[in-house]
Amino acid sequence: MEQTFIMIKPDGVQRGLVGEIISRFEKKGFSLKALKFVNVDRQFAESHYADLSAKPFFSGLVDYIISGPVVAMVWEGKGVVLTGRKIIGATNPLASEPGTIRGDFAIDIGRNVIHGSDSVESGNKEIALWFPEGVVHWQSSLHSWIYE
Ligand code: D4T
Repeated sequence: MEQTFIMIKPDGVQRGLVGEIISRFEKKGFSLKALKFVNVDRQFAESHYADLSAKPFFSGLVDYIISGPVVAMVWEGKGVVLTGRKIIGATNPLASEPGTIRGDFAIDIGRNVIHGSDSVESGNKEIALWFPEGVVHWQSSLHSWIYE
């Protein structure tokens, strides 16, 4: 089953949105496979955002991600990468639809509350980076009530 890496950024933590965000993924029917609450250092944040290292906003982005603790998670389910991105909303919160996390809770692109993998391939890479210890193997007893 497909997996995605989701991170609640420091602003999402500071603003008390952790429960609300987890709840949206849970209620959809996706399964939580790993979760940790961590402070990341600059080097780690730079490797997470390595693909963006040439962008002008890169150093501000890294400063933001290391400015406080983040909640790192792995969620699993059919189509979770694409659907996760829809639950999160467009990168720029001003363009995010109401009803999405960024559409409901954010205004500025540099304070957009949450990260979600943009493809299955980058999801697998990010999961390996953030959870080298592996994820939890379990199946929800609701599985047959969510999948036909
Ligand atoms: P993340 O990776 O945080 O889920 O964001 P997206 O996948 O939606 O968007 P992205 O990789 O293009 O951008 C990563 C991160 O950089 C911030 N950002 C982006 C920024 O501060 N200024 C900008 O102009 C852009 C494009 C926001 C998200």
